[in-house]
Amino acid sequence: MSGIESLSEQALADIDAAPSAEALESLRVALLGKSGSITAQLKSLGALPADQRKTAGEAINRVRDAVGAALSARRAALEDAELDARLAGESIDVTLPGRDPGRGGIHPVSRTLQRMADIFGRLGYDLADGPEIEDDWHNFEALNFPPHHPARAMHDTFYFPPDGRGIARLLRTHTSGVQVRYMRDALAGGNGLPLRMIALGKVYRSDSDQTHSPMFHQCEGLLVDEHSTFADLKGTLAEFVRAFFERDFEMRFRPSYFPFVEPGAEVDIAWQRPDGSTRWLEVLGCGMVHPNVLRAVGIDPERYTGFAFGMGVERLAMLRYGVDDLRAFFDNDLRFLKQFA
Ligand code: 2NL
Repeated sequence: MSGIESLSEQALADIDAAPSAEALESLRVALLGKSGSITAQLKSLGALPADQRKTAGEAINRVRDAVGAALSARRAALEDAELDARLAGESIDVTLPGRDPGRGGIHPVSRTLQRMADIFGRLGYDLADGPEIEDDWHNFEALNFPPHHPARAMHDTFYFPPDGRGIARLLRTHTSGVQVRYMRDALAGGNGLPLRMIALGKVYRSDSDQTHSPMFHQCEGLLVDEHSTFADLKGTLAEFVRAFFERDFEMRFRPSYFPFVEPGAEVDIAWQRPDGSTRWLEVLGCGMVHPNVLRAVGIDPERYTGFAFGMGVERLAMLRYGVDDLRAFFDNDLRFLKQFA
């Protein structure tokens, strides 16, 4: 019996010092569990002489109740502390400054496409587009490429496996199929003639090095009217070059061959080097629409003439922004792109 008071003191001190719910539970088992020390005291009552049993029993019961109350109080205190810690960890300081998500920019190729659409839009050209997966007729046949003409090989075309109906599908090598459709639609209940339009978009050729990418962008333009001439073409392209580079250049038209035009030409501009010297730089191809192309879409080449031109968007973007490697446009290196933000 003498031990009950010191047992009680020790138990209450241990409970107050219990660092966690688990430690507290171990204490409860050690004190009040089936083989706990207080339980053992109660069991030992039977061995006492009858006259001592009542006082001793009351004393042990008091200790058991006090220990039980202390366990509950400590459990509640530990739970409060745990909740406080969790709330503190979850709290959000709404006064902290936000993270800067960074500012994006329009990709230089997209900017150039927008710029071209804008310049030709102001000249009254309609913007059109069409499928990137084309058939042989729209990409070649209607454009005066004879079936086994070497100009087809020049295009390094990506072909799809032939479908069940024997229709050859390919990734368009130029946007000209868009013009072909536009001319047919203009006649078949569309806006009719005259017409002027541009097509902007991705084109594909099986070619890849420092100056060629298997996918690049093209801008092609077309005008069809009763009396359009090569002089109109020259004036239009001179105005485009001036608006695009915001500078005046000396230009030269060099005879060149494209199956879909006759005559055809390549256009060079007199480019000023930083050291003051000049060199001729090719910027686009053009020509008068070949009569066979007009015939293929149902336009009478005796009554109508047209001019057309085509240019590589990346190539013009390189010149305008002073980029010397085409691949910079496709690497998506942020250090490069950030300069256009
Ligand atoms: C170039 C040259 C060119 C055309 C594209 C064209 C389209 C039709 C009829 C006639 Cl539907 N011509 N387009 C004409 C001449 C040149 O592109 O160097 N492109 C990157």
